[in-house]
Amino acid sequence: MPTRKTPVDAKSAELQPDRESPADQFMTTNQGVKVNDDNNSLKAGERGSTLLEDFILREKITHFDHERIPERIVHARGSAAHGFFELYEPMGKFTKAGFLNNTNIKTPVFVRFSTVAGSRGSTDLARDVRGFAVKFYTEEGNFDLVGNNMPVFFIQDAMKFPDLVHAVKPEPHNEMPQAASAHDTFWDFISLMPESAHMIMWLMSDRAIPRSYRMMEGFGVHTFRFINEKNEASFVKFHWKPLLGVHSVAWDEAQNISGKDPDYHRRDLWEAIESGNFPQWELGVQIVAEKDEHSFEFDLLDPTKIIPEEIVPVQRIGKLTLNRNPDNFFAETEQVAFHVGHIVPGIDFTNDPLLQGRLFSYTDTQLIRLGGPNFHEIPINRPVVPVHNNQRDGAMRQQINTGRTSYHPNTLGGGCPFQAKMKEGGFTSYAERIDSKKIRERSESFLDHFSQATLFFNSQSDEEKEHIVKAFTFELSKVETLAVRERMLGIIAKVDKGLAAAVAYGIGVSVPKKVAQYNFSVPADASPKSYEPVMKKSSLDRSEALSMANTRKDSIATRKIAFLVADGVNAASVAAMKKALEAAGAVVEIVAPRLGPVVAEDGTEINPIKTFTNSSSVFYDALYVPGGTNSVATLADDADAVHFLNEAFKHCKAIAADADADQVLESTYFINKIEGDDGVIVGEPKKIAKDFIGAIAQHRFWERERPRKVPA
Ligand code: HDE
Repeated sequence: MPTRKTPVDAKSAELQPDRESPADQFMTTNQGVKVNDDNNSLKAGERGSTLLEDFILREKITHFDHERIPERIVHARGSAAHGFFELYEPMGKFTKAGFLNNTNIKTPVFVRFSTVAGSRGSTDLARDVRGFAVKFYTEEGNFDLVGNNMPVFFIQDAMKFPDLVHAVKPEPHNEMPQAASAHDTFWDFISLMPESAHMIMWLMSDRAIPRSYRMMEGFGVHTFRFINEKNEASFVKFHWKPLLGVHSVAWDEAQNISGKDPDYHRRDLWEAIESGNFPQWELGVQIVAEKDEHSFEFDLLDPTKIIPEEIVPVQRIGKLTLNRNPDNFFAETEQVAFHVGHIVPGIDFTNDPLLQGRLFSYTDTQLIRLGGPNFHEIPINRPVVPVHNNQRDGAMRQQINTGRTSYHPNTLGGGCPFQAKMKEGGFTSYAERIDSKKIRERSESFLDHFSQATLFFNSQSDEEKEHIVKAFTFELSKVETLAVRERMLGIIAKVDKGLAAAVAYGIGVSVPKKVAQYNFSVPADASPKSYEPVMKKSSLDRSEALSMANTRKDSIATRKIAFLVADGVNAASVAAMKKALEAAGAVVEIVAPRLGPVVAEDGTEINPIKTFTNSSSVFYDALYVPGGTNSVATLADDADAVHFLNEAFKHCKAIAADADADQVLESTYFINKIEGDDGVIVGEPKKIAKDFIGAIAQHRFWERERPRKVPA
């Protein structure tokens, strides 16, 4: 077990020799020659042609021509941050991994969040799965936990991954639509893949449109193995639980944000870290003894299944904190290379066929993306421990290996580098017993595709269910091929008949009585199995952890609140509410008709940082309208200000107004609909602050949507 204490900034210190700063320096070429003129190319005379001899111009343009590398085939759009992981209690009973045993170590991490389907420049708010990839720079080498914000996956076997990705990406003939699953090829594929039913329920839920990366869960998805010092194995599922709770935005809001600020999640993560509001997650594990492998009603190796938390509780074993933004997006966020196969002693794989396929894919993809086999030498990818082996050469080799030998065994190099025994920390794969035939088949234990999809649906609140109906309706209404819409309804009906009926109504198709062959067709001689889905019922009716309605709602820390003000605002009304909200950890932004100081009633000045036109209610968690006769009259008459309020109400947000600001509310469409609505609060700021804070902590008042109090 390692004894050295890695300083929390060990990775940052390790990166220091690679950092460049132009401060107080001359401009040079890449060869270090000082540049005298960076504005004019070398010409044959004042008005003459440019000379080929101009090595400064050629070097500059050549480098520019090669600035782009291929974007990731999936997860192209992402944002990342540095941080550290701290362990609560030693996990030696289950794993010998050093960073999971020593509570004195702060392990440096680099975490990249991403969407899956869109290109590098696409919107953050697409309806999509989010990647949640964590690189732990441990003292025994790098461990990458390359997870998602949903605990299951679309497919059970890596063989189908290229098909899934081809189906969801923009259609090949016209490269449309960007970063969206609402099109024919995606639903054509999904309607033929009943194994995706569970994942599709997550994708159609609000989990697919998070409020923030900081408010998402993360999951390792596959079942992994822990191995302890005695070489005993147990199964483990990894979870990340955000300390801010799990929250989403409304679909209409997501679409709005996509147009107004496609960088919304990137900006949110960046700004939170810059302002010292460091995002945090707890690492959770579900541990299953090896002997219990077959004691579940699903197969532990099937990546379309969760282990419900009621059956195996999630034990929180440590905390992740993100506290530093990258210095350079390309060098770090773009060039970081994650690999599900980067593991350390104490952690091992299982035979999950999706995981097995991933073990091949991640190195292969870096070879094309980062241009060769030395991507591990890129600063962000280097471990904090030394690397010694006999691998040599290749494009862009950085390390200068000394000595004559690059082979093992050798005598000329004194036999170095040595192999490490297991007790010296050498990695040894878990000796799983295998005795079987080589076959190309799917296990029958993988054929129940619907029981957990139904469990997920049944576990949702009424409002969450309604959102799922709307999401399916939206997506399938964009599908032009009638047969695909119908076939999909057949799948949904297997999850929940009511859900299928509601979607069918919305898309003007009826649920087919019988859907003949759902599954990918198998030639008669390909396999003895039919792969027809098996209908099972989950022994659990509901699982609390699956609904975001049950997330923590006791804090407004880091929530953004807009104060709508104009000249003549009551400065005391602003100050009292601001003080109360900021004391509770929220971030207040003043929004006014124009930039430039707002002159308050008492003559003091307040500086707005946003206007009604350069900002929008969709960027805020709640709104407050302070008093002040002139300010109130201006806002009541300002269509943009009133729109701010109407839209916030529509997106079910908390709204507060000073008792004197009633007139502004009178101008909204919702003034007659707020009776009994706990999310709209009017009164003296000091008296209502507590209720307003309570309302913001609720996140949303989704019940407004039910009696259709909000326009479609
Ligand atoms: Fe990935 N996946 N994946 N994936 N994945 C990639 O690797 C792949 C899967 C995930 O921020 C690629 O470096 C296959 C599941 C994340 O850089 C590629 C299969 C889960 C990221 C690849 C899967 C993930 C990737 C593209 C099925 C959740 C972004 C660029 C067998 C547990 C990492 C790259 C980052 C990225 C292949 C399925 C998560 C092509 C073949 C399941 C978070 O190698």
